[in-house]
Amino acid sequence: MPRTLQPVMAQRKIIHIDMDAFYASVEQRDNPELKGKAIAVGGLPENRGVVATASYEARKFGVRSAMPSKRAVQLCPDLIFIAPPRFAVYKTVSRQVREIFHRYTDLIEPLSLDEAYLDVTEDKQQIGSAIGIAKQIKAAIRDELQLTASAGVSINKFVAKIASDMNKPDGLTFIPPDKVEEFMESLPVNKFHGVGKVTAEKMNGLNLFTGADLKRLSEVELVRLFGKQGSFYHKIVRGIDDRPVEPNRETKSISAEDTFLNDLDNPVEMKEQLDRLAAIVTNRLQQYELKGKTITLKIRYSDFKQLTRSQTLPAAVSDQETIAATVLQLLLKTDIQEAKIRLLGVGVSNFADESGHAETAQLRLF
Ligand code: DCP
Ligand code: MG
Repeated sequence: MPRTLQPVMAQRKIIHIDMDAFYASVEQRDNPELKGKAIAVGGLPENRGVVATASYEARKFGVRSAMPSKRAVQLCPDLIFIAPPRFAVYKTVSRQVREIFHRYTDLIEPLSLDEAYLDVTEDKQQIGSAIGIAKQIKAAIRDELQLTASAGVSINKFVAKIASDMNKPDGLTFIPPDKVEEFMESLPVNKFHGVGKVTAEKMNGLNLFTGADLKRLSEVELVRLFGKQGSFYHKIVRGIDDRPVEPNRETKSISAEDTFLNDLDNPVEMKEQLDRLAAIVTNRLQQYELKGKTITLKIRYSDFKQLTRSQTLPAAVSDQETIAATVLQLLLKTDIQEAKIRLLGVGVSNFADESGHAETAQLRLF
């Protein structure tokens, strides 16, 4: 009997592109007085706002995305705040960036307003190499939009994404196919996309510091230690990530969650964290001009037991006050007396359009 050969999937060429200090760069571009200065875009300190992003000048002082604006001003007293963010402008720029991408490929998967995966295996314009395509895209963004982007080029999404972050700003990093496995072996676990601070600490506590350390464990061991993500780690440290670039992915909810280094057992701290998470979610909702009716609270306790509680409001909302108040109410209905909370999450779903009608939000991010 003839042997059936497995079709071999041709090696893909994936680019991950991420705009540099996106909102802040747009503000500096549009107002020359802000060039070279430490600026932050986001909510004002007096409104309990958070930083959406900061210019590279402000980052030197330690100012970061998602940081309470109050803290940002403490770190950088001369910080100039741009509030409120001009979401409509960022969206327009985002669309313009997407038009540039489309000259080179139609396989575009936006991750947010300023970030996308591109599968350029087909090479629509016959440029000849993925690096060449990335260079042309960066040049077009610079010449036509007066902005910079950083690109990562490799054979899969995971490596391309890490690569795009390696030489920011205005970077272009290529990880060739025969170097992917080596690259993953030397990668510190805290640089793995999807490994947060707490998982990284857990890994470090187990003497797992790099991809090579993870590679010594079997898939079964990795799953036992890290749940279903363990299977993904097992593959990715071998350079394998078959996830396709998926255009038109639907976003059905927007959420933010955090695992805490020390379990929370005090209601005041819990409220503070919920406020902060609500601010992050609000920011994202506004970025995409979405409002949702259903607010969800997620709690994971120190023993890893998890629960979610939701409330559906009469009207769709996107404001921080309502979201924070709703999750706080949901929290207070749980037993917080003896609770030791390891993770809190806040989500908004059940999106409605402007007229208030439910919508299967087909997010056009660009
Ligand atoms: N953003 C936000 N809240 C966050 C993170 C980001 O509102 N917690 C917004 C503002 C950013 C944009 O999304 O400008 C893109 O996010 P990035 O993480 O790509 O950050 P930047 O583009 O600002 O900086 P970098 O140069 O590090 O990519
Ligand atoms: Mg960016």
